[in-house]
Amino acid sequence: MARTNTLQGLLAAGLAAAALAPGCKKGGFGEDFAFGAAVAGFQVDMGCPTIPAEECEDRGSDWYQFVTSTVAQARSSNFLSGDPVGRGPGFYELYEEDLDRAQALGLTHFRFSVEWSRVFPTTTRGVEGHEALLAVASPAGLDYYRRIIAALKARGMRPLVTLHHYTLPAWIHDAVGCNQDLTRCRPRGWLEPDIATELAKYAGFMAKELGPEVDEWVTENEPFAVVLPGFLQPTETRTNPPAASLRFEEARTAMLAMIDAHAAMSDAVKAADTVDADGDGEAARVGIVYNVTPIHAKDPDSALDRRAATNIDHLYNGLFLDAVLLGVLDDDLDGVGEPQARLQGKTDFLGVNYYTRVVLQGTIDSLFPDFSPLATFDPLTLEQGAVYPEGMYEVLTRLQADYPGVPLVITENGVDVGAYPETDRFLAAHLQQVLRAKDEGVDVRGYYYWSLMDNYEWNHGMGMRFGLFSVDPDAPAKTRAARPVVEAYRRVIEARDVPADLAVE
Ligand code: IFM
Repeated sequence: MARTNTLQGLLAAGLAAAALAPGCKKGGFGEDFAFGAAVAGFQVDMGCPTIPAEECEDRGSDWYQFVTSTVAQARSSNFLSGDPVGRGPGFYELYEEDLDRAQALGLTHFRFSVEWSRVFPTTTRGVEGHEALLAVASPAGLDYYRRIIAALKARGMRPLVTLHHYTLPAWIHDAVGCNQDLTRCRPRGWLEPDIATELAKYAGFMAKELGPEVDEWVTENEPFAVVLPGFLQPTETRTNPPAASLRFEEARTAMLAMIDAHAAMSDAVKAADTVDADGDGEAARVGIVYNVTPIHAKDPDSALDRRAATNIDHLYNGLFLDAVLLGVLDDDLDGVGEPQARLQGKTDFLGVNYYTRVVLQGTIDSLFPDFSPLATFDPLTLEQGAVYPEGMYEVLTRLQADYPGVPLVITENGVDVGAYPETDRFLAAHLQQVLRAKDEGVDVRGYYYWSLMDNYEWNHGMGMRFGLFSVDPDAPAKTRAARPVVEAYRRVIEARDVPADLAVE
């Protein structure tokens, strides 16, 4: 978080924690709070029961090429499950019935992503102006997104549209080639000099096309989850093409490109979406989604561990958030940022994806001094992945303290049922922490569960299951079934509170 505000933020969080014990709550979510579920195109579209695979699947994305490539699968450091994409939930065909379920549950909002490659399967380089872009856009791709939005409208749900959720078109990223040889491959995705320009072109195009029905936009989902497993450390937990290790210069280039792309996309959306769809006086609100992760010292009494937590918090969270929320850029990763006019005023809200915390031990020297003097941690001691609901409160209160005036929306929170089957408990425990923060004045406006249904979890394929609704990946009809969390969520939405019998002590 912003280094100048960090102490202030921790103090505020500490005082708040003292004022109200974990799990306690007063008041409720209120009438305007958005309750939603989130999905992403690559993860849900594929696996249609009857629509032919070549229409259902978006084969022009880098992720599609990465997970289906036998060459990429064969390289163990890519950590690919090899799960066929046809085992996906087939939302491309089944979206009407999935949205019926979302409506019956009482959801007021739905977050989905447009796949850049589904709209523009061929290059937009050299194509300028809306009419020219329309001429090269896929009519079927555009029609799909219009149909989703119409289906949401018919069910009284509002869309939150993500424009970039990890995937890139193959015409701007040769995922397999770059996985094999990052130096020589072409095109190089986030390392292409014009990627922010092309993304802004696509964002403006979508904003003009869908703007009459959409007011809330997200430019990028979890940019650090592109940089870390893409250029620094792919792991079994998550890999991301090009899945390169310790490529510091490229990681820095990609991170700066993602910061610039957010600003460029925000400007493009604001310029193109001039229609106020929901009648609240604003045509377009543009946010970014970040996986904000509390970083804790393994031994809070160790000065080394505490310093590591502060340093890694900056690299993991603060550096990117300072850039997109304050316009302060630390481009040499030394912990000191400079204000940049070109980055300021681009973000109307922050989407917070909250899953877990990181616990780590410190080292005296930076492990990777060429990358950053702040990498003073021992990666072998790193712990992450635990279910830790208190982190939701910690994240929300710190964000409010460090970035006052930025409205927060929880754009993802959920758990793999294989690792933690009590999803109703998970939901209640996390929502209690949201209420705790909200009751202390944190401006948090909505909560989206990840995910509406089981979906293709990137390198894990269908091997991890995050759905409110389960999907049978091997049943020809891709049969869905409600998990216990569905009834819990329905009752929360109805009560606009966590009912006492659901609350977790
Ligand atoms: O499935 C992902 C999603 O695409 C981004 N946030 C985390 C989820 C669970 O890993």
